[in-house]
Amino acid sequence: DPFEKDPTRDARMLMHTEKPCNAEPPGEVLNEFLTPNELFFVRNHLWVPDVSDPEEHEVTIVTFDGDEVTFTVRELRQIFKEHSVTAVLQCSGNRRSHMSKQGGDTQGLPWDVGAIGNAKWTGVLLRDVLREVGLDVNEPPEDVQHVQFLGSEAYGASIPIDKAVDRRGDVLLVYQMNDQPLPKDHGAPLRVLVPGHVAARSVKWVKKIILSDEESQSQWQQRDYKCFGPNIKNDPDWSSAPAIQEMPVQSAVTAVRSSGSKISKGADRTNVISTHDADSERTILEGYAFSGGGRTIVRVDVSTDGGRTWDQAELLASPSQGSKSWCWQRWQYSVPAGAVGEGFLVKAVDEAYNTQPEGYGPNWNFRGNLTCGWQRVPANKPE
Ligand code: MTE
Ligand code: MO
Repeated sequence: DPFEKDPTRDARMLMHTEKPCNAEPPGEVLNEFLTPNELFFVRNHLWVPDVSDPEEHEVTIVTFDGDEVTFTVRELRQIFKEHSVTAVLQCSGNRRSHMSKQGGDTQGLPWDVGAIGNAKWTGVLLRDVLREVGLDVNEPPEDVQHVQFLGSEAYGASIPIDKAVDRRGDVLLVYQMNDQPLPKDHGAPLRVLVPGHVAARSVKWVKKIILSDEESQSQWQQRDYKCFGPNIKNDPDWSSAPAIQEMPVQSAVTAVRSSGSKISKGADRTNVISTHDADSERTILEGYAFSGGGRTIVRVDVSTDGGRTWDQAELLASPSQGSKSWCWQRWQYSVPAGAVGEGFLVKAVDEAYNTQPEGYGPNWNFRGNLTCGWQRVPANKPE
């Protein structure tokens, strides 16, 4: 059983498949700015590789000339400056179940809103490591177009060289998550973090990094993580679409709760306010908004009447770290009294004024990737 060494998972996780492990937390967990390690979604294609001594784990860099330079995790920590960034990882399948329900069946795991998480990642800059092995990171040679990553279990993917060497790209080789040693499920002892890009490029258990004139030839680069037109039902010309890298704009509702009487009581202790006073009871919506490429979320629009009228949610403070907006934007909306009943709609806008598509049909793709239609939430019950 290759899954023998897989870690035990938190019982609160909603398990889509156990071997390999694919699990997401319940929505409420995502109400916090940082997602706790034990509740961060797990997306494994294969088993969790067994590593006996994390500090002695080796990663080998293969230069374009074919030279190999190997570092242990201990050496990476000794040689390079440590960096921390807060960043979202989002699976291309996040919210796929919404597309399947409202746009038609898709292939893949039926993720709800939880195939996303936000964490503080600590490690060394890939840019620094590539410079150390002799790459001109300010002007990489024409031949070097991609950086390929290979995981210890055989998963592989790549990113364009420009992202890898970007001074403000914050691509890391990570050994800590939320100030704790990187958990097994999330790539211990070493994973790649490619902020702003689809999580499929953030290769876990990384053991080889290859500078190349071509992309990774793995199925995860060449096939699975691509989108095709709504007319393509299967068997596409895989080479006709680019591999997903930066992500589009996204938002979701993670909680619909009643402010109850607590707020009204606290607001005026001298008055005895009935806990059943309907006027003082507010419905509060909470959620996340996120865009790829480090693009900042500038607005979150909420409708309580099926899209006839809109209002803006409050964008909550985000203690983020990093060169660009790699984190999600937590938001909150207090539904005006009397407006509840028709359910809620939410959509986000990023700094490039990209926004989400209204429906799921026009964006439907048979693999159910990059679902980002406006989320429709019946009052008191997320979809
Ligand atoms: N890296 C390896 N080695 N093996 C994998 O199966 N899955 C990828 C990526 N890196 C994967 C991997 C995908 S598709 C996603 S969405 C993220 O890891 C999930 O990261 P997480 O499990 O830490 O949330
Ligand atoms: Mo993924």
